[in-house]
Amino acid sequence: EYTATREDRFTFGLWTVGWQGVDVFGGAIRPPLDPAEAIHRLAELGAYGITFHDNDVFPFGADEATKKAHLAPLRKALDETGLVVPMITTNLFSHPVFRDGGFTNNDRDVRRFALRKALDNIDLAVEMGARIFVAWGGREGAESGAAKDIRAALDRYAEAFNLLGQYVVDQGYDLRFAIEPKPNEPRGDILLPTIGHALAFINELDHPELVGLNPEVGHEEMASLNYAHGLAQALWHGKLFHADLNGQTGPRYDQDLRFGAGNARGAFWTVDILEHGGYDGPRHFDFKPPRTEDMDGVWASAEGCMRNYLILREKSRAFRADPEVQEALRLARVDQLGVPTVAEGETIEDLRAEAFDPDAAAERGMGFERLDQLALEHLYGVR
Ligand code: GLT
Ligand code: MN
Ligand code: MN
Ligand code: MN
Repeated sequence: EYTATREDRFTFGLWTVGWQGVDVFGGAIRPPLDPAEAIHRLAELGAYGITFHDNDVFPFGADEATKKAHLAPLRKALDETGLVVPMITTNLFSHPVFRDGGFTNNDRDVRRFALRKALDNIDLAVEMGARIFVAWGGREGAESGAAKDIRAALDRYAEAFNLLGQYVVDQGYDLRFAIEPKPNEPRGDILLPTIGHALAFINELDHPELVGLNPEVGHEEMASLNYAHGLAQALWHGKLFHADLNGQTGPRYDQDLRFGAGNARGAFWTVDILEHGGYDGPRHFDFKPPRTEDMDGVWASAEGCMRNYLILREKSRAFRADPEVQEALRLARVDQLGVPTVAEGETIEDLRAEAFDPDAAAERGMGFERLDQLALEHLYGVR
């Protein structure tokens, strides 16, 4: 009953189930995964689509013929399964040429190469029917102080989005960019480290309407931030273009656990805001099946992402529909926050003239503990 269907619109990065387990302390422990096989397996599990980096499908530096040869079986698998590609992203971090980043590399020739790589990938994205182009700038950053002029780097970062955005406009493409913030790893400090930094940056661009966010659970939680609150603010700005769902346990290295693992309470509120906050994009999983797993474990992990989402969706709906919760929400005056503080037509004089007894108001408790206990009881499965 927690089995995914196409209507649930679950998508997976090819790099997630395809992760061979290479980490800082050891090499690959799983065989390479053929993208066509990944597509078939994910389709069987009930996924709706896949996403990928250019170099998840064809090698870095591939010529046109090689690209075509690698894309053909992928397209065939998509046709056979009906899976779609709602998002594509560019690998500007694996090859050694990107040791100091792509768009903000100190070396101008590398920056120009990164732009060409992204432009080619934009063409591919549109060809594949993608509407979202994710930009995770994992290598855009620094380990030390003087190495990077941050203000100049932001100039170059903005220049890149302006150029790519203008290209999309000039080509008449129906494609929008989604910046994925991350505080650190692999760089010591990454540029645009959080949702808030990225939102402010977007407002400085030539085409802010073309650029939004792809926030990831683990990346915000690495910075000790509340992911669900971040999603809510991105929605408030009209900037939640995409979301990377996974699991994380507090501020440590980027764990990329399957969705619902790690901070389970955070996952509950994440599903709650995604389901009730007006987000209508795909539910995209960006996780890494732990290195302990063989391929059976990889598929179990992928299936777990979707099951946990569906379980939490059911719990969130039950929470919202529970009459006791509705009463607790009223007692907590959650609805009152939706009322403007000063009514239309009221003046500052009206506001100043109002009598108020702060000591009496200070007596009122908020009732949040009772409300939150109801939420936890739904989450813990006793309601
Ligand atoms: C990489 C990163 C992810 C990003 C991917 C998109 S690549 O795996 O850790 O968080 O979403 O570039
Ligand atoms: Mn991600
Ligand atoms: Mn991550
Ligand atoms: Mn990651």
